[in-house]
Amino acid sequence: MKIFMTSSFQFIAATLFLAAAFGVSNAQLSATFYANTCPNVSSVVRGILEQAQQNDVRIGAKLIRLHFHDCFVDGCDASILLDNANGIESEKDEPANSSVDGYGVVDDIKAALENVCPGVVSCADILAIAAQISVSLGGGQAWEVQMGRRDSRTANKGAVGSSIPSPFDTFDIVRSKFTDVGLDSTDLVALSGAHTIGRARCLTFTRRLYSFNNVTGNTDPSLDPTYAETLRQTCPENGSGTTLTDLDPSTPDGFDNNYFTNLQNNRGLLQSDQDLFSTSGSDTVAIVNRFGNSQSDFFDSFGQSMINMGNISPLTGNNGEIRADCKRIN
Ligand code: HEM
Ligand SMILES: *[C@@H]1O[C@H](CO)[C@@H](O)[C@H](O)[C@H]1NC(C)=O
Ligand SMILES: *[C@@H]1O[C@H](CO)[C@@H](O)[C@H](O)[C@H]1NC(C)=O
Ligand SMILES: *[C@@H]1O[C@H](CO)[C@@H](O)[C@H](O)[C@H]1NC(C)=O
Ligand SMILES: CC(=O)N[C@H]1CO[C@H](CO)[C@@H](O)[C@@H]1O
Repeated sequence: MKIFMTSSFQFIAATLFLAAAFGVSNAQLSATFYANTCPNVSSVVRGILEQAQQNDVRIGAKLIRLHFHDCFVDGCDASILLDNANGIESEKDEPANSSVDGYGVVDDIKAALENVCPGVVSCADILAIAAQISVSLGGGQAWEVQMGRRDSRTANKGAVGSSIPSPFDTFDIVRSKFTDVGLDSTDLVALSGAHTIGRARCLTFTRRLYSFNNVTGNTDPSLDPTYAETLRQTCPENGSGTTLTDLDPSTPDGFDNNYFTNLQNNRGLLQSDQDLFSTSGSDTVAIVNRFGNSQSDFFDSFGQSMINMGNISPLTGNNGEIRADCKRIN
């Protein structure tokens, strides 16, 4: 078969046809989506985040996690931002989301954007842009955020528990929650590297200190003894489960590859972190070593994996809506 393209118009038309016919996903997301309709979107988001960071060093971590928890439940559609309302059961009320935060700053960003380009920028895109700028502000490397997502008119509270990885999931379950949304081992390891910033509550890891494998008095053998002792002081047995500790004890607020060198030194905080390195025979071990040995490898992969995560089932075209208020449907 021979096809002659007589004009670039025909070429583009054929390309679009092929993309549609073969279901090339997310053809509509692009780095320049708002170039004409809201050219200042990034600087507006950055301005709000720089301000917010002065009151809360953790805001970047909160926003990166918010994008993750949005994308893993029915795709990156801002469904996590919806409050309870008629017909909406909020995803915020699920235990997996109980410590997710940053909603107020998302509202501030939305309000600022509605001022400069009303009705244009989706809440789902705000989460993707805010995650990238948060990484930059923390010292990480920028990537080309893909935009053009639209916002859902529904939430899916029932899917939160089965979609969001829990720190108590087995390693196989954590992996399967990634493969379920089309993310592979490299994505799993790179994205777990987000734990180079932020905090976790004691209750998310104390069983590693006091009752590993349900054996009273047992400590996780894949935990460095000195680090375990430090954690026991911060999180005493029967103490408050909500006390916070750093996910990366070496540089708590710096976006760098120390998360991976920590894992190499048995200083991963959550079991799901340490499992990436301590599960013998797992393909994740070599990836942890690669990122531990090269920060630029980690940064490149992290950006690509954030784009991959941001591509999970976006609403595009005429699907969904551009919410005026991220907390409720229009
Ligand atoms: C691999 C499976 C994952 C598990 C089991 C997991 C689990 C957790 C847990 C238990 C916390 C502490 C929350 C609390 O105290 O309640 C946390 C915090 C955090 N997670 Fe993950 N996570 C995973 C993957 C990810 C991914 C893919 C990202 C983003 C790309 C991410 C970003 C964050 C950030 C930034 C924080 C700190 C949030 C803050 O300081 O408020 N996590 N994660
Ligand atoms: C958009 O950004 C440009 C350059 O940064 C600036 O000059 C202009 O005032 C901004 N416009 C709005 C509406 O914020
Ligand atoms: C520990 O016990 C709980 C409740 O009995 C059970 O659901 C869980 O699977 C056990 N965990 C391990 C690692 O054996
Ligand atoms: C914590 O509580 C358990 C169960 O009530 C008890 O057996 C244990 O001795 C307590 N540990 C400390 C350090 O108080
Ligand atoms: C922010 C928020 O609404 N968090 C809720 C998450 O779910 C728990 C219940 O598991 C609620 O208590 C929190 O208020």
